[in-house]
Amino acid sequence: MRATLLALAALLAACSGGGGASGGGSGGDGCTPVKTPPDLVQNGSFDCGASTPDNWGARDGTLAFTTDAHGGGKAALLTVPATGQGTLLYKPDVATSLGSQTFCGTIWVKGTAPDVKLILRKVFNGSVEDRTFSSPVTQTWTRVPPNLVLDAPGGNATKLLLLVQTVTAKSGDTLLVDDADVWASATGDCKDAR
Ligand SMILES: [Ca+2]
Repeated sequence: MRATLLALAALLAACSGGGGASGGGSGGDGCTPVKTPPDLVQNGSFDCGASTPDNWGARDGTLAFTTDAHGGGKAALLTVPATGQGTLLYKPDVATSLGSQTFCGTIWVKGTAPDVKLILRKVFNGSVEDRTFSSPVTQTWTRVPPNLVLDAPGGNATKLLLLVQTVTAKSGDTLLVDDADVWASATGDCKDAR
């Protein structure tokens, strides 16, 4: 029991630096892997948080931790509501003042929901442009997609949001999500080493 408490204390200490809604620092906090260019998703590992993953929420459905992880000790477990559509929302803006950049995104998924849609949402003056990638979901961890590319040319977008949504699911279906990675491409074509 004491060992468990010590381990929990160590985990909380490791996560205290980067789990806040303000974004925290990138890397080195046990929640966000160190990458170049940096992973803009704080706690994309889903390893940090008290009862649910820090920085993430269920816009539709319910969100919990699972120890069935792709990486680290935990992943997100989204349970689909009666409407058949579950939505996992990354709460902070992924990026603001986007400028002229190309953004790239991937996640890892598994579960009983038949399909998943990864959404990079560009918001400018109240208008929204989504770049989406849909993929079947299986009981094996799968990277979705190889890369999702979203251009933000000419500085005409003010912020970038990230959502993960089930498609054609039924109530009680599950979607496990881990290792979310969104970055501004240095190569401009998302062929950066990750
Ligand atoms: Ca994880």
